[in-house]
Amino acid sequence: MDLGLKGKTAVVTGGSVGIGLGVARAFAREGAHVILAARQADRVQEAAAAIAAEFSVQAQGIACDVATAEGCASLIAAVEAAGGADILVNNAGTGSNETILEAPDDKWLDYWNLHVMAAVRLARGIAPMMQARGGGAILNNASICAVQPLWYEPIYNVTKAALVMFSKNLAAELIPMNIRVNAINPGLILTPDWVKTAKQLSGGEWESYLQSVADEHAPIKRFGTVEELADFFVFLCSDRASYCVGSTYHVDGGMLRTI
Ligand code: NDP
Ligand code: SOE
Repeated sequence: MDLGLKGKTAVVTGGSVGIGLGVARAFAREGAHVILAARQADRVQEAAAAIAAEFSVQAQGIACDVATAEGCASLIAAVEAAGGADILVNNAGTGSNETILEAPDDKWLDYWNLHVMAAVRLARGIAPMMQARGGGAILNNASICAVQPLWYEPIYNVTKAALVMFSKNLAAELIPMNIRVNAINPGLILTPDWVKTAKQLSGGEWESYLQSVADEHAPIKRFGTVEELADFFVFLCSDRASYCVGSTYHVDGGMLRTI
């Protein structure tokens, strides 16, 4: 299937590792140019250089913190300098671990800024550039936890749920400009972040710890790979998904326990 993405430009936040890197690589495989954003400069620039070399597309890594207004402004400026973009994937994010009674206000606000305000600010800056190019696609990476919480991370659950509702509202506002907005709720996807967590929590037996997590939560009884998820992202951002607007799609090995 030709996705028609050759020569398009895709911005991927959190593009230096894990899901974001897999999504950026999948765009590049289709011939799209990519702009990756992450805080650690070396890692994001090396990821971009590797993509450019492997797929013969333009790729640049922008070091910025998308949880801040300044970080979003610098990414928006870089996108403008590159001539605009057709696709924005808001992927930067991370899990949490707290109780509601003990977590301070600042922690709530930090996660709100990372999971919600980054998507608000980047849409405000980049959607007009998409409109000038005739349209585009915005895809927000939320989580199954937006609808089916894991109880140790209430701040994560609440802010990801807000991101899903934001996506629905943004979709209605932008579709007159031929910009399609959707969200994805992944389940358990094996990324370096999960391996790190498993090593911390398991006392050495990290692989069997991960298997126990998969056995408990996912009927398919395994983690998904970044590649299994990334192709779905790329499809949704292509014209092949032209009637997909304002929806949230689960890619979760059966983890969602409702219809
Ligand atoms: P990783 O921790 O492996 O990667 C996170 C990426 O985001 C890195 O590139 C990181 O780079 C970047 N990042 C983090 N904070 C910021 C910030 N403030 N500004 C800019 N970049 C930032 O995470 P995953 O790949 O596992 O997860 C990616 C997304 O997918 C997250 O939003 C997560 O909530 C969601 N998700 C993941 C699931 C999973 O099972 N893995 C399941 C459901 C959802 P740097 O540190 O250099 O900034
Ligand atoms: C607009 O340029 C566009 O082609 C969108 O209509 C698509 O959905 C996507 O391919 C991004 O760009």
